[in-house]
Amino acid sequence: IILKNRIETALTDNEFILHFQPQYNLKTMEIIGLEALIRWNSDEVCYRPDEFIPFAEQQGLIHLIDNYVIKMACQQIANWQQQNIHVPRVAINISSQQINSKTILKLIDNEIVNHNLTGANLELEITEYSLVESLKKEGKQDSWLSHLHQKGIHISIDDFGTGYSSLSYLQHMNINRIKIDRSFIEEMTHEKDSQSIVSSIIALGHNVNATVLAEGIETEEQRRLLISLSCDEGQGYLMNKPLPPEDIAKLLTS
Ligand code: G
Ligand code: G
Ligand code: G
Ligand code: MN
Ligand code: NA
Repeated sequence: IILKNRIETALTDNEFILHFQPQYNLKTMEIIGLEALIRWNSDEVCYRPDEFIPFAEQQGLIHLIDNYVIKMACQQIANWQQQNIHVPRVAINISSQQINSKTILKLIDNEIVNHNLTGANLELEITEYSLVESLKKEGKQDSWLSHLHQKGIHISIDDFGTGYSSLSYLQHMNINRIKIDRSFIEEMTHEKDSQSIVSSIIALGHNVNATVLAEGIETEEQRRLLISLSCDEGQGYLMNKPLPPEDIAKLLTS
């Protein structure tokens, strides 16, 4: 209950900030995207997102956080663009409870207009689990998905490989990117099974015309193996950890 109040005051006092983790083309090492990741910037509180995000979901506060992150991300893109920085597509994590919310679609539309952006500036990261749950509810001709597509906003599936055993849903929708969960990348170089899973996910992604990104790349050995398995893209501490906006500006202009 105390944490619930603290999250509410943190939202009104602007204690949340965004860091951005660069995403790379694994062969050229060109930056192809940025993932926005929330941080609680306070001297007194030191909760990490993997603690307060699940809590906010339980307490019915996640829509407030998601709305806040969308606004901050769009504002930051506009701010970089005003500095004449060429900004790659920015990926925003959307919680499972929010993906078929009409309010969030309206908010995204408004923020795009207010900041002179286009759909090409944005990508939404949705976990495999929440995507499938939403399809069960709304059916395969999912209206929120087609709305985003029309706007040119990309969709990526986060934490891929951990959510579901049935993959048939992938045929029915336009997914732009699949992000292989970092647990597989971690185990891949010493476990043959994990390497097989990674290579199957890459083939599957390419079959449905999605690009495939590996999460949590920490070693050069992992990067080389992923290239040999035809993985397109990657993010992880080997290249860069999530960075504050000033550092991203330097990185994009260097
Ligand atoms: O950044 P970090 O690795 O600490 O994030 C931990 C978890 O919190 C990840 O699963 C990530 O998806 C989630 N997360 C981070 N930032 C956001 C955000 O802005 N919105 C939502 N809904 N989840 C986030
Ligand atoms: O669940 P999601 O993929 O959104 O989580 C992203 C989280 O992964 C972020 O909190 C980020 O800090 C973390 N992360 C990013 N790169 C790496 C990495 O190379 N290794 C590990 N262990 N975590 C990473
Ligand atoms: O610096 P930051 O607060 O974003 O780091 C978040 C977590 O990621 C911390 O637990 C930190 O130890 C870890 N971390 C940061 N950089 C690296 C890195 O280059 N490699 C690994 N393995 N962990 C890192
Ligand atoms: Mn993510
Ligand atoms: Na992930």
